Amino acid sequence: MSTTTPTPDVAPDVDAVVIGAGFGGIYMLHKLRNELGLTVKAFEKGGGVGGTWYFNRYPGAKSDTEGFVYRYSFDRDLLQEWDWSTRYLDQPDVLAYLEHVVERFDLGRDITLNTEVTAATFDEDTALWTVRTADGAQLTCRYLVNALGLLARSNMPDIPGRDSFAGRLVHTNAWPEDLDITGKRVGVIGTGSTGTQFIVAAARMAEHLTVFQRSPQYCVPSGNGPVDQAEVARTKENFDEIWHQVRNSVVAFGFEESTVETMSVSEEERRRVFQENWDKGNGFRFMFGTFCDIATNPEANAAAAAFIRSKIAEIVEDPETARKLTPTDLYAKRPLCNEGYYETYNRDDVELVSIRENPIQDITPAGVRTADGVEHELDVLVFATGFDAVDGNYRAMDLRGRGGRHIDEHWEAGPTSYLGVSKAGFPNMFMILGPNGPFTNLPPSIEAQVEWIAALIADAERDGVRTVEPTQEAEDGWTATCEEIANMTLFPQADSWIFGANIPGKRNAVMFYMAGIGAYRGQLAEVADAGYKGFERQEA
Ligand code: FAD
Ligand code: NA7
Repeated sequence: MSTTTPTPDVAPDVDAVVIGAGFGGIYMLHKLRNELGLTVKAFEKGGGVGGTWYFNRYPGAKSDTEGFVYRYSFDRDLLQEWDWSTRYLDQPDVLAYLEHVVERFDLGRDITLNTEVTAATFDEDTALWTVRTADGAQLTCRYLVNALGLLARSNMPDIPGRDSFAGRLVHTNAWPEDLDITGKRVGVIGTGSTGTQFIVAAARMAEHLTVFQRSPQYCVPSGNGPVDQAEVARTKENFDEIWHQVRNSVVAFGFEESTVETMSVSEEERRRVFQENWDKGNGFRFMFGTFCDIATNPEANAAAAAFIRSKIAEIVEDPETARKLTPTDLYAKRPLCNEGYYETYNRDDVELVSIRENPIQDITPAGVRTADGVEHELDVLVFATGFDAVDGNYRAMDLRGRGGRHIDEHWEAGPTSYLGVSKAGFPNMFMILGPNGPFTNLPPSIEAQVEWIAALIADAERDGVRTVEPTQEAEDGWTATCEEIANMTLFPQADSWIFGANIPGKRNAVMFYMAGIGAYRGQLAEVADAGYKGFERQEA
């Protein structure tokens, strides 16, 4: 029931609550507590900090952004002091780094682990958020920051017989510490970024590996390997320029994006450029560093795809396996890279089952039965089936803004935001990597968002503002901008998590701002410089 006379504002338990303790939540807590001097509590569902890097402990888990830019840049000393020895960071390295950051900035005392936030509701009378946790506790705050992760809610397909499997059945995003696949018969469903990483590592450990592949993938080498300390020292000397370039680039991966159109050069030159970048490695470099239009021009896309297909034919010895591994669709999912992905299928102990041609009928106590009647016997079955990306963790909470309206009611046609960080009808609430944020190497985008949110809150605090929230009009404008940009690319034409196509029944929607981090930071700056254009403030 609504009241006509608002009750007087009451003091909150804390100034701000941060949900999630991955890259986003950790930095947000530091900003709000250590720099703005607010009282802050952070809640984390997991038993440790690190988010993605706490949960994804599967063999082969690593970044596919090169390590020198898969980190924070906000603290010069941290940047100088934290070393690396391989081109990409293995999961334990990223986790150790994030644990170090938490310790370095004394953040642990305000992070409550093993605590899922089940509800967050805004009270219009007091202008406070009430945050409830799974243990039945609750507390109030003025600002709520969701750092829930965009690839953090596991997609566990409901395959018939799933719960009957007598061996270990695990999702890569919940890899148990005690699970060792050495010498076991292992099956894996899924060949995305995670699946391909797992397959390469698992093939070396398992007695036998069966890969259940729905879609063949375009995968380029990662170019991983040791990095010597002289290179680390050189990179550290150049960090100012490197981060300047990253912040003003498109994908923020630490290389210059190409400005050359694919079809503007001869076929011979095209092949030379593709080969050069194949040799250097990295999926984003292959898609954005070779030519400027692979993600936008069908002819350019076809040329890149044909090059990768020619590599599969060269690498994979068995023609039938090569055929199954060869994609024929657009090259327009998040680009993959790996260390010897296609080569792995030349091993005698690795078997590829195309479940597009020979679907999984059911999971049995002994393994996976396919439509041809074969029962693939397994000790361990791994679901590398990805995530209910971007909005999955938002919808999992009872999240309610003005008028008690649930986030699902707002997002019936798909998740939306203003600038990827705020939502109309949800006053004093912010999101890190919320819907329609940038599609990039993520730590630099997380930093841009955290710093922008902190500046907005500092401004609101200085002016004694009661509530600040975007207008519906501003949000609609941002949604239209993101749709327009996405439709200029080929990405919407490929089925992937980027548009929610991987989850049965999930409505396809644009979920990213695809104009790059430089343009995105420009938009954030423009809005702030114009006195937070698109936001409404209610004075205290
Ligand atoms: P997360 O790290 O996902 O943290 C979110 C946290 O919120 C989680 O710990 C979760 O438990 C917690 N949480 C969610 N809901 C609740 C709740 N209701 N209550 C309490 N806690 C909650 N990105 C790149 O840019 N480059 C890469 O190379 C790269 N590699 C990746 C590899 C893997 C295997 C995966 C899965 C992702 C990868 N990513 C990569 C994306 C990666 O998620 C981001 O780079 C980054 O780690 C996101 O940080 P975050 O803090 O936003 O989210
Ligand atoms: P992805 O990229 O969504 O890949 C998931 C894989 O699982 C992909 O090959 C899917 O096939 C497959 N999948 C999903 N559902 C099913 C069902 N029901 N049956 C069979 N196969 C299925 O997730 P990742 O974890 O690999 O990567 C996500 C991001 O995390 C990545 O970009 C990195 O940033 C880290 P499909 O291709 O849909 O046919």
